[in-house]
Amino acid sequence: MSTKLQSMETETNAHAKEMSGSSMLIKALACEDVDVIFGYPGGAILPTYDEIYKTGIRHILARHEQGAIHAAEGYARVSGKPGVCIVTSGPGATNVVTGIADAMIDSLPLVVITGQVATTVIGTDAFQEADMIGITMPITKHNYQVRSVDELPRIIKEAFHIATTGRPGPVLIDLPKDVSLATGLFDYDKEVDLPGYQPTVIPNKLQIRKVVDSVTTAKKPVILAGAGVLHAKASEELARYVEQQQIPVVNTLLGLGSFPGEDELHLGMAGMHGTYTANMALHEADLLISIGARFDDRLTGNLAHFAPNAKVAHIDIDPAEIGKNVPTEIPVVGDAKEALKMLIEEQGERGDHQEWKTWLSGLKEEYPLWYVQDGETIKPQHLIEKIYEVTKGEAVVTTDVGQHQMWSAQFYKFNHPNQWVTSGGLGTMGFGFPAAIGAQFAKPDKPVVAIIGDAGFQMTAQELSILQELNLPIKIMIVNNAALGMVRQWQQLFHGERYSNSLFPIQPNFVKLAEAYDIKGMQVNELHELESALKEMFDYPGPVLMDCRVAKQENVYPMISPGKGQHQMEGVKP
Ligand SMILES: Cc1ncc(C[n+]2csc(CCOP(=O)(O)OP(=O)(O)O)c2C)c(N)n1
Ligand SMILES: [Mg+2]
Repeated sequence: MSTKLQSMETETNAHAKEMSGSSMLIKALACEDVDVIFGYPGGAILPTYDEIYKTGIRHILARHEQGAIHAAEGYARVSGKPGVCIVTSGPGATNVVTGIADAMIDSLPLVVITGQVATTVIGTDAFQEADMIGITMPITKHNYQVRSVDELPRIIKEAFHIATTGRPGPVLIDLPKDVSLATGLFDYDKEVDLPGYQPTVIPNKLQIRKVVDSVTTAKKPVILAGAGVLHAKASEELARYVEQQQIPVVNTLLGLGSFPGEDELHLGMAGMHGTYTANMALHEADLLISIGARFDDRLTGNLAHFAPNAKVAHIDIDPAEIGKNVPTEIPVVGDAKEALKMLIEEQGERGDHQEWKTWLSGLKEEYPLWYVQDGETIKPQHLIEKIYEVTKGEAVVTTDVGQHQMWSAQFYKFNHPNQWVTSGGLGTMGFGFPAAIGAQFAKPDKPVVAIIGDAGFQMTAQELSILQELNLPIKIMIVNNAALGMVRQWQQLFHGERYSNSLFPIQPNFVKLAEAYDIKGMQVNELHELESALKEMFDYPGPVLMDCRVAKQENVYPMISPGKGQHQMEGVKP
């Protein structure tokens, strides 16, 4: 070892301090620049909560662990920083499983700390013992059980590194109570050393060259921009590249906002409830450049019909995604931002796409998203358009899962990155409202609106307590169709109109529910009341819950029915 290295080592050790595992944890969170933790205490994690008390690190007490983890997800999605969630062992830990799975499939960086029973009793069915390593193995990017306080600093550092680098994802740290009470040396200066984990960030130049050449010769190119563009913070590069090459852009559900929704070259979202133009662009393309998207089945429709004429270039930081669902001619492993920068620098010769672009603009004009607003019953699509108008397109929008989610994706135009927060891969009802709480912490000065179904809201409504406690100015819009709307739609279309357990014969009084938490509640029943009510809602400085009664029988269109290809969309016109 060189003398320089040796002296650094001595210096580092001189900084290392003796402390308990729980104080190491809180200290490490401070080193990682964590400014808010979402969680819920309990027996096995009490030593850590004692440190939270002593240090005053900001902790938001959810009213159910599921609320805490979805808030951490919303925070991560909007801030681009890892979300941190701390819960106790057993039921506290199992209550965050859905959120972990949600973050895994949507690539959200989370560090989840679960208390665990003492190492001396692990495996004895001790009080509040659950095998979180076993349970979360397939739904975490990585998980750790800390067996000795000496390894705790290294583990926390690795956890943050793994959660935030490469393809982001959730990392779980299972922390036995005796480890959090034991003392050891806190040395947080060591570099992360993971020889087996070295994500490729810079793409191969030859592969980039192949993309450039393909663009030059393509007559019908299209870019499919997914959430990977947002995770890589590459929206500006995408805009510059599109400007340079004039290639039309289609978004995935989770990629919305990565490219301005109102740009001329934006064709909308593709997939089951995407625009006809976006789906036809993919179907007719001769070159498909996918950036940070994973060809989810809700996007592709029947794979046998997917992009039948396209040469596929797939840019992804996760090599496992490339060729997984769609045969790929040009694999490009790397970070979306780096790939786009290289593509821009190559200054490839622009292909002759004029005819293609003209054809697509024609489609866009002929097949806009549509709905019919007649009479006094509010159409949910109209409601979303009005929210877009009132918020001037600047709100952070979170949604739950169901019809209202698809209408939000269709009718709120996302022009900025990280203003759209939705549960895509897992489709987790109960996600949208707590995610809005995390989003508000990430962007305290932005208007945040949670657009939620009447059913999904009831899954995590207890987090109204956080709004009451902290006066968070979140606007909750319940798109109330008195139904599990998306389930009802499928029963109508594919199950002979047998509405099995999908219609609500009774509902809670949502206004009174809000008022029980000292939150302003509003109800809107008819179209003529809507505009002024929305203005009142969004002008109000504090939290507001609006119960907006909408048409009960409305369906989400257009639609690719199960088994159909993207070119076989139904309901493309009124
Ligand atoms: C936790 C969970 N359970 C069940 C489902 C299946 N599911 C998808 S959409 C939906 C209905 C949602 O109803 P609501 O929240 O009122 O939204 P709407 O479709 O009416 O807009 C259901 C039950 C789900 N996605 N998540
Ligand atoms: Mg509903």
